[in-house]
Amino acid sequence: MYSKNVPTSFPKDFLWGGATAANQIEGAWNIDGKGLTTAEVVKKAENHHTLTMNDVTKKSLQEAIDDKTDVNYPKRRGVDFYHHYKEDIAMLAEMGFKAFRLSIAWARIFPKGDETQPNEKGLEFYDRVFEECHKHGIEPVVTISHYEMPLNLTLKQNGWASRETISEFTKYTRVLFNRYKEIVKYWMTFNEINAIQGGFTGTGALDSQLSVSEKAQVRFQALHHQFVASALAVEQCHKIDPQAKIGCMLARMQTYAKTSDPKDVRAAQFQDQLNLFYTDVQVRGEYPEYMNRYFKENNVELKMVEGDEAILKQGKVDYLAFSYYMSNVTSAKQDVEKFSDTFIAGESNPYLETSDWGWQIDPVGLRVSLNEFWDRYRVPLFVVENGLGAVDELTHDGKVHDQYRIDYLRKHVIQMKEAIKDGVDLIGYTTWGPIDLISASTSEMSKRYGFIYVDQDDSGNGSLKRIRKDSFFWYKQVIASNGDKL
Ligand code: BGP
Repeated sequence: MYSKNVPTSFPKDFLWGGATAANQIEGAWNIDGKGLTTAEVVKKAENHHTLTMNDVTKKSLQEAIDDKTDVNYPKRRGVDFYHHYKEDIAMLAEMGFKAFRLSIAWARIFPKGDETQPNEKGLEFYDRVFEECHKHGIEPVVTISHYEMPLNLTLKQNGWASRETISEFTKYTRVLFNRYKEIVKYWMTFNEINAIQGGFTGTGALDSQLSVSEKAQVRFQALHHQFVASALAVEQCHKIDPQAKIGCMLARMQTYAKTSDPKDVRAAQFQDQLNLFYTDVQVRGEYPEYMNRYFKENNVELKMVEGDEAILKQGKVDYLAFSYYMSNVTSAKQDVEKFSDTFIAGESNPYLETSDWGWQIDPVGLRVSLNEFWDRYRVPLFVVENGLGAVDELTHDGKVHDQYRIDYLRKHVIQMKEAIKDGVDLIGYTTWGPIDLISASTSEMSKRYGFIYVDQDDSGNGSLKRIRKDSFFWYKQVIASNGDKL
């Protein structure tokens, strides 16, 4: 008789926690020598609109540089984690966090990106943060580049469009691996690397004035440079700290065919391949064949130099991390073989509810994605972002009753458990924004994800007081029971 141990729940050392990004949480944008970043020159949206990067031009950059406020540019103020980190990490510890994902602001370490020596004060801030995490038994999980870079590298060399940026990045990562050897055990290189498709946020390159096909050229070239830089970082990390693990990070949107018409099925398959080619490169170490045809048909000519292919092969990641918020629907009508310069596109799914921002909520899709990743790559998986962005109400009794958030998260945890039972090697789960922070896509404060409410409005008014929401107590019990009490 065939019998083998089948996992019944989350592994004992499962990394429960939450995830943040420097430019959305820290504030203190010009303190202790930090330089201005690309994230801090994007103006906030009005009335919950999702920002597009089409307004980012040379002129808008200059206006932002001249404008010293952090009201127009909320990512400059974040929620002042820079001065609240002790209190914040203590609250995460109170929930029982095993892991805290955060990013390092490159411009704290190299304010303009091209200095020869790092900014000691910037490093000292992260020394203190990691020390605080360890004091509470929390493992820091560090993103090296989360949607930002020193603005100077955009002004000087058009960000990742330039090959020169690879060596600036390599200099930065070398400093990090040496400084945090045996202090940080989990790294990841680029947050949501597939976001290059949306332009400036991912690439740091100005291209909003170009035609769609010229944009494709700039963005895939920038991506190639990121692939090389990421692979070099993996190699460095393995050499400097062989115990550490370093991963890639993808925004995963499970794609379904609109109908069973084979044309729709094929369109959805290709849409999925387009999403997965990033991890093909970073996990398998090479571009998949189907991309050659796509590049050719979209007039993209990747400039590679000798040795690039070997670098990609050499720098395969140890694990695959991804964010998961929603799924998408594709039909043949969308012509997915043609490059599109929008990152999130798709049709509506009549079986799913949406968030207030139209994101299609799909817990089962998470199980589907986990199984697909595991089947395709056979490397450990890490869900490093998931959550519900909502406008929360602080009631008269000083509470936030966010049952909708609990419902969303519970359903996703159930599906992760199912995937583990399917045999998927899932090592952790860090929900997005455990403390309310500035939204990436709207730059507003009022799109909140946290277990911890932060008293601040879209204009930057508020005491910055931290308040435990109902979901805080729910997540605490989830972690304490290792995912049994949901
Ligand atoms: C991911 C980003 C995060 C984050 C999250 C939620 O795409 O990695 O930085 O903010 O999405 O998105 P938003 O803040 O736009 O709701």
